[in-house]
Amino acid sequence: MALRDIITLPDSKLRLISKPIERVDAELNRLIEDMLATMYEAPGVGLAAIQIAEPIRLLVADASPKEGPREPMALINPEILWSSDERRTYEEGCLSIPEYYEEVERPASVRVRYIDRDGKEQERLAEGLLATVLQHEIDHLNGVLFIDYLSKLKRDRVIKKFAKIARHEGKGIL
Ligand code: K1U
Ligand code: ZN
Repeated sequence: MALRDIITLPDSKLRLISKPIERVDAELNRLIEDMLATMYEAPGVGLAAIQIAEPIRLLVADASPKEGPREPMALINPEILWSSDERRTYEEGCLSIPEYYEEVERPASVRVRYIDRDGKEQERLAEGLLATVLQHEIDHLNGVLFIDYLSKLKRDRVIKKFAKIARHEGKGIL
């Protein structure tokens, strides 16, 4: 198990559309272990593979209460089958946009189909924080960031801020 570097704005890889996974094998399971360790270390409640520069349709999440036991999940090729009309606003963050939080409104519940780490097809109804996190992570697989739901003014402001930081750190821009 290894901790992996999380890429941040303005890394253009964050805008890639991740490719479906064709085989669930030991190598993929090692990557899942690395992603879970990286997510817990960050700390975060979700992580998409593209955030560690792997453009494949894989995400991990754990939206369990802080006091309770961990509930790690790994979703391979996840798809949203159904979204509720009811919506919920949650203050979102993103490990690829560090220390920036804004309220985003999304469907309150979603039904998701995915392949688990044993290669079995699963369906799960997610509500509350888990529903928000799964939608945020599935967006990452499609190159969508939570700042895309904000006004152009707010989005441009945050992109500019991270581009400036990258210039100072000698990185490229989006
Ligand atoms: O995808 C990511 O960048 C991870 C992100 C997931 C997320 C958080 C909140 C709403 C939607 C999606 C994070 O985990 S940011 C860090 C965070 O929210 C957190 C960190 C420690 C404890 C609890 C939450
Ligand atoms: Zn994110």
